[in-house]
Amino acid sequence: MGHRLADVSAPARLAAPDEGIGRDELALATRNHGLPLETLRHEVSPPGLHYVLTHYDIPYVPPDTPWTLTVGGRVRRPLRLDLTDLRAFPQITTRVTLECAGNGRALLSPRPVSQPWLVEAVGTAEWTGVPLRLLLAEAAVEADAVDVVFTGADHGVERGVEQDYRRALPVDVATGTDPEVLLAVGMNGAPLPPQHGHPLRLIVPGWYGMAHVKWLRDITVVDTPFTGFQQSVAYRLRQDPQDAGEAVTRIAPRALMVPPGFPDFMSRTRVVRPGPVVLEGRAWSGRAPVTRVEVSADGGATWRDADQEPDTGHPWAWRGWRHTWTAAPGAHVLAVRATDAGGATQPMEQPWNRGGFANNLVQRVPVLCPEPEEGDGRDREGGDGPVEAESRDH
Ligand SMILES: Nc1nc2c(c(=O)[nH]1)N[C@H]1C(S)=C(S)[C@@H](COP(=O)(O)O)O[C@H]1N2
Ligand SMILES: [Mo]
Repeated sequence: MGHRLADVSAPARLAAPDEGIGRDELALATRNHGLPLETLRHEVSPPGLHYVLTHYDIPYVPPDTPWTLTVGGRVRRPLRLDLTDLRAFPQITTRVTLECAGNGRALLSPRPVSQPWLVEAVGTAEWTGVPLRLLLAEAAVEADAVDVVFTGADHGVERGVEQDYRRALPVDVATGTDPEVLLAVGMNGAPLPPQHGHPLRLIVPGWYGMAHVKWLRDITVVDTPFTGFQQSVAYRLRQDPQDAGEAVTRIAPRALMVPPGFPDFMSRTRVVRPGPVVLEGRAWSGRAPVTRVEVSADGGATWRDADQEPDTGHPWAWRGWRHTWTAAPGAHVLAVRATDAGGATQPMEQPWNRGGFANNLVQRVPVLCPEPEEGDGRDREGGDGPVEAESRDH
């Protein structure tokens, strides 16, 4: 190992055609966890099940540590607030589905080497906090403002660039009401947990995860477009490394299925009994309401409409869907796809870019429906014979 940052922090790269998941990707995957897909049954993800993505370290902020948020730059009244000052502003609670822009990355070919998400980088929470626009009104944003830059307390090095985690929103988004951007202090009725940004984070309903800056300590209004690493190097849709690329912003439509039946421990292939099987899951889009969810039981050759749950008045959160499928013995590939009111839908072929961002390829769920005499209950209710030691070895 050399003695420069670049020696420990290599440029972004694609995996070779048959390259397996590396130790570096495994290390990321053990820190950053996804939502176990069976917990899609919960309308609001219970604590600890919501996905987590943290680029560097989770800052240690013991209870009652003073926390200061500064608001400066192109404002007439710079602010310096602690959490008590922040609580003096009106608070609202919004149910928001968050999804990492890299969701689906590990399924791409070639695979961008980074956090190797399959499809589970999603979660829904009730976030409580102060509308950002109220704070910015108090600070009085100057007329020449272009971007609002948010800085987290976490620090690291990425692709050779040492940095605080920092992202910007256009000033019209930061001061707008659709979506209502939040400075959140609460998650599901409790203070933010450490991994989700304790004690203060940004919530930008409808936008991919990278915009929701955790451990927020500073807001700076600037009069030129922000060009920090997480804005102009990372989170761009590009085919070639030298492309300027397009910014990643709002969440593309996606539907996921609660994997039906029961899983094989290692392959996670699902096993279902013959007969009616209720397929259910949730669908969302950060751009427009989901208007159609379709299910396929033949890998996407034919589709049936699923029933969507009634609208419960949470425009930024996923909505449930269900469909009854009659399983016949054999191997099947289930699939589900969402379409939103803007006409955006999910592709059957991978939408590839170098970062693997905003990938909303349809989910495919291989299912085995065994012939009736096989796998129909052995060891299910106490079992009918000794389980071999080997099958318990985990
Ligand atoms: N300060 C800071 N904020 C951050 C990140 C980070 O690494 N540091 N990761 C971002 C990314 S890429 C995602 S997907 C979301 C994940 O939010 P969660 O861990 O609360 O689900 O946080 C975003 N906010
Ligand atoms: Mo992310």
